[in-house]
Amino acid sequence: MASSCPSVAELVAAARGLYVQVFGEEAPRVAVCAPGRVNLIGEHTDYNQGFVLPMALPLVTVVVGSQTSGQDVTVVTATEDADEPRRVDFSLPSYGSALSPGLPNWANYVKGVIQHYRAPPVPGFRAVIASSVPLGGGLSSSASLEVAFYTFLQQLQPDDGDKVSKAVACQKAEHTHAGVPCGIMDQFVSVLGREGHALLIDCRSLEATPVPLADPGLVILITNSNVKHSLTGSEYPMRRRQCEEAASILGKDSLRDATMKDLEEARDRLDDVTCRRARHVIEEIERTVRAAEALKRGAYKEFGKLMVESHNSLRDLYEVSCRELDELVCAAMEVEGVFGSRMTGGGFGGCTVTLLQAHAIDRTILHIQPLSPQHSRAEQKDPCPPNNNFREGFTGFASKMLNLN
Ligand code: GAF
Repeated sequence: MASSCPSVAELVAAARGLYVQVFGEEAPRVAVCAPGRVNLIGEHTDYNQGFVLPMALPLVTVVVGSQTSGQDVTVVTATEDADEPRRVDFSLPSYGSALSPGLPNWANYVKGVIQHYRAPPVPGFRAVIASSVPLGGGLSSSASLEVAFYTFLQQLQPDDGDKVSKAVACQKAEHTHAGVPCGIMDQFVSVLGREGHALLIDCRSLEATPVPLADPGLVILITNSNVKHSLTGSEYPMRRRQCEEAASILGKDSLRDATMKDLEEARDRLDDVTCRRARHVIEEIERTVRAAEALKRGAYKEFGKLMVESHNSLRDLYEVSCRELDELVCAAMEVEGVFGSRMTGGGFGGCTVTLLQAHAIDRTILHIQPLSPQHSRAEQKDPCPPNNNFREGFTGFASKMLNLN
């Protein structure tokens, strides 16, 4: 795992220290964590009911805290982009306007999760958040916060829902409180990720097949372009609308049900942009299924080729890449021993993911590094530097309760 990123134990220790400092009381009674993710392939397919292939990361959001006797909630966070810890206070008399989205933005994730928690009403609590998932880096910092918070609430007041409904509740929080009409991928893998595996998720049936990913000869390199992305802008919702429009013109419930033949036959009823968006989704769903099969067979070259096709499609047809991501992918592909590389996550910045032979890792990093020196200097507070090498134990795990003793 990337040596420069704090371990879960270090994050918990930092969060505990802050808790005692801010609240002047004994150590918190509960600690939980939930991972960020990297998506290997299957981009912008989840809200089209297609397939995705993410894996949980050893980068996590930790929440520590304790229940209080009243209805007051105080949450403190000490993450990257602020010098001082930030704090939000509200009370939960009747689940009224206290939970409406507002400022500060980061607190909306907490409010959203309380709003959609499946065993209301939740009691008052004090909590501290700490995270090693870079904010706006396309590694799912928001889903890891939502899922960590949901897991925290489960320790205060257990719910009787299953894991999938937990992921769905967290996805709803993102919709209503962060304003992002996201699919289910990020929350799903944060709840159900499995160590040593990627998950092939069918976003229609919500069934997942673990795909082993523990070959010691293989490395997954995540490279942060340090171009901050924000999915709350108009681009992500617009892509989703374009897909829904395409599906409706094709007479399908979703693009999952459409084929390239359907698209060609409907060509004169679709404008050019909508047609390109639909083509990306239809082909990406198919690519993802083939890629998962290739990974199972250890056919890494084939997998890598599909990764590059995915990137090119996201760049040219879906138009969610950016110059920095394209350059990082091109540079990675110049190195011998690299199987494939692509942007990962929603796009418009964030990270690339590269699959390569373990022995090629140092020369790959050396080759990529000069591309983003100004970004890395400008972002020194980022817990993860531009190049993160998940060489050992590179997959994460599902959200879980941690032992505080
Ligand atoms: C973001 C969203 F949150 C996901 O649901 C998914 O659509 C992804 O972008 C693109 O594949 O991470």
